[in-house]
Amino acid sequence: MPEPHRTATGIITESPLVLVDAITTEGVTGHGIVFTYTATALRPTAELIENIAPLVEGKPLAPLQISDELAARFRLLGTQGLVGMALAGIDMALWDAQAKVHGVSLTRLLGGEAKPLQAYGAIGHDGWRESAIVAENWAKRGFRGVKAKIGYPTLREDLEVIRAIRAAVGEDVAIMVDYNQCLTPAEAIARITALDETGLTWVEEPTLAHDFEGHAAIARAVRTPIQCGENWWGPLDLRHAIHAGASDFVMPEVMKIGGVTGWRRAVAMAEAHGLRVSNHLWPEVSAQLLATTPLAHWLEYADWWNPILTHPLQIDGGFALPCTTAGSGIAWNEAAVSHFSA
Ligand code: SMN
Ligand code: MG
Repeated sequence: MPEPHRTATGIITESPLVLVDAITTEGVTGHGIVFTYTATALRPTAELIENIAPLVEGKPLAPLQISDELAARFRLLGTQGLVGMALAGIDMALWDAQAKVHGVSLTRLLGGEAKPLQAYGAIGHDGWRESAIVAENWAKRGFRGVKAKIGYPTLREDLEVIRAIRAAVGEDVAIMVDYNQCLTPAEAIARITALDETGLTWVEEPTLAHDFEGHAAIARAVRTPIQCGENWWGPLDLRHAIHAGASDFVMPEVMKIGGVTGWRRAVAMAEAHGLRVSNHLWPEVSAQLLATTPLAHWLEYADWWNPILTHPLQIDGGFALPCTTAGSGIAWNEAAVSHFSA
């Protein structure tokens, strides 16, 4: 990555990606991206995908059916962690192939219509000066929202960062903040109560992602909406979170939630509960999916994977522009892929 991305719970300096190709007998190739977060998981994830491939080979191109068959096949091991990531990469590639076979975008395949989506840009855990500069740059590029990593040693520093960003972008830009799970529920209630005055659009993952009761206690105690979802494994995690009242908005990640298939099932539940839906990373595929998601909220923009794509998501005036070419909007820049391949 050109710039490291700092969070309260770790720094991301590289994007380890497994690129998944599903090739049909007619010669259509579907693509999926698996982001392993850490390079230590890169080779094992790629090997898992290679080992799962024979279970899919020769089957009709039916992504829902294959997703259910593979889930059943891995019932005893479980479909979280690396297995879930591998299955999601295959699912994304199959849906991409399906859309290409039909000559339509993923959005159209799912019955939707391409539309612009409001997007926000990321600000790392870099202190108030740098946070304000980065926020101003996003605003100058036309973005109407920014999300800052906070969770500094003190509440005073969190407040300083938010105030510096507000001063830099003015009243018309939405500000979100992300604690990346670094507080206990009690600490979170104390801090976010103090942040309630600052007009944040949401506070993300204040405590451990799977502490649904903790998040629910926080959501009840503070006025600012709580946002979670990027670490939920599959639609069932989302169901448990919703039942606990853990989150006011949801932001599933197309990989951890189980690919396009998992996303569709998860957002149907979110809609039934009246919850606005944003995404985590995967801007190209997520834009296609958000365009078919009834309560679509914000698109999380990230350009980290642009170097390996021929047509990265385009932004104009703070809105992600619809991509209408066949598929889910992903094509490899082969020269770059060779250059970066591990
Ligand atoms: C995040 C976490 C891990 C990698 C990239 C980004 C972050 C987000 O929590 O919300 O974007
Ligand atoms: Mg986050």
